[in-house]
Amino acid sequence: MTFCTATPPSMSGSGDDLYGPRSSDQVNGDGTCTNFSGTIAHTTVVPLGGSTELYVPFFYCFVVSKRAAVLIHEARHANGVMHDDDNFDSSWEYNGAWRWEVCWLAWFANLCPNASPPMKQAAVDRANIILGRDFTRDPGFRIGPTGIAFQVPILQVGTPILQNDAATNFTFGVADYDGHGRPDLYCFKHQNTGTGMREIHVLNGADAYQSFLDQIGTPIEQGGPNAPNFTFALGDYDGDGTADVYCLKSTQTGTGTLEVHVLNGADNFQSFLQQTGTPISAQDAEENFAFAVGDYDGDGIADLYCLKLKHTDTGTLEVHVLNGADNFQSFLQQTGTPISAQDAAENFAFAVGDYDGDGMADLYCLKLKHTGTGTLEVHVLNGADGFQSFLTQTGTPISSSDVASNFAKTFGLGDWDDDDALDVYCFKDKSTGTGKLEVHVVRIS
Ligand SMILES: [Ca+2]
Ligand SMILES: [Ca+2]
Ligand SMILES: [Ca+2]
Ligand SMILES: [Ca+2]
Ligand SMILES: [Zn+2]
Repeated sequence: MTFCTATPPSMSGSGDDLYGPRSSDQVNGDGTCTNFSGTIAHTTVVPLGGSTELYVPFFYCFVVSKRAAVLIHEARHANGVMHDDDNFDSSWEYNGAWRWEVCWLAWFANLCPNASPPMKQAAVDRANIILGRDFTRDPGFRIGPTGIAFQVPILQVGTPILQNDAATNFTFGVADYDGHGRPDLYCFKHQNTGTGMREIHVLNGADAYQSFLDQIGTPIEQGGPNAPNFTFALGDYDGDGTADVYCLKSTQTGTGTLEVHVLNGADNFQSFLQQTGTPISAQDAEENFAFAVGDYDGDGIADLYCLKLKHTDTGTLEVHVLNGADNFQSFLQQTGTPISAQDAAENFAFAVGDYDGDGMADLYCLKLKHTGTGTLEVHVLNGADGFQSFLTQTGTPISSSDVASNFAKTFGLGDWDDDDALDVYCFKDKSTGTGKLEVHVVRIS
């Protein structure tokens, strides 16, 4: 198993000495080596006579903490544990050579009694490079020089959509479009569209949101000063396994009530599976509610979560769940919650998904401002007890000031890292490093 490159130097015939400078190495005048591309170490595991070989870059390119860490890494290989995904370890839980190396570097950086601050910092830097580069699934944390591990997004990437376009014209949702297992990103373009209609642009999860799986107009006219207001959300209306788009109309409705117009995912959003009024008045919906879609009662049919933030009877955030099974004519649940209405209206955004895997969708309350941790916080209200208790309340790697100023107010849920737990998708559309809409995915469990 090679440590750094797939091509170890020739063992014979070249005239090179494995333990002296090879012709490919660049040995500087001061004795250091700048050729970082060569093999550093190589461990062979056989029942008897296994060995670890160390090459020139090991001796000349690395500071002492890195050299020691390499030996720990190779010791794990000598134990018979090889990388399980080319030169990557699949995950932290795999407990492979990269984890052993990081653990030793973390010990050195934090607890080694005789190391100088620069030596400790070199160990921190090396560990964090490995954490960000050498695991198929990012462990989701980095180490620091004072023993405190900090979280990082498990994905942070620019997309083909310009940030100004995203901030002005789009909202977002997450679902699996093509059945390949990775969550795809639905970008709903509400105005300034090429087709004159509201558009759905689906970014591909399989290539980390670098290409489009679909870009298409819908039968709904684009937004503007005189156009009706729509909120878009994703859920499977007809149980065919394909996500449909719930278009929730709260102004200029024919019925005078909140209307649910469901675009069929199976025919690329060209026809409606349902268009209906509800028991909530359009004015109430427009002024006081936010919306999300998920299966509340576990019957396999997505229900409509109507979240009342203002003018509530209870003085708290209220959850009113309209039943998908009777076309949103009755409520499965109407209740207050432990979050005050004022707090909910001023500081929160919402998403719906099953946090604990009991088959009942839970309410993810995302606190952007005035948080105790100074970060974006995720407070999950339990669907199983009617949203009376929290399944988790946790901070994230995204700062509160950043998320409040620079991120879209819509969030998504999807299992990016394939550990069967939903991750939170956050969409940065201002002050991005890339000038593009960025997807930041954080793990919260
Ligand atoms: Ca469907
Ligand atoms: Ca249901
Ligand atoms: Ca649940
Ligand atoms: Ca996950
Ligand atoms: Zn290795």
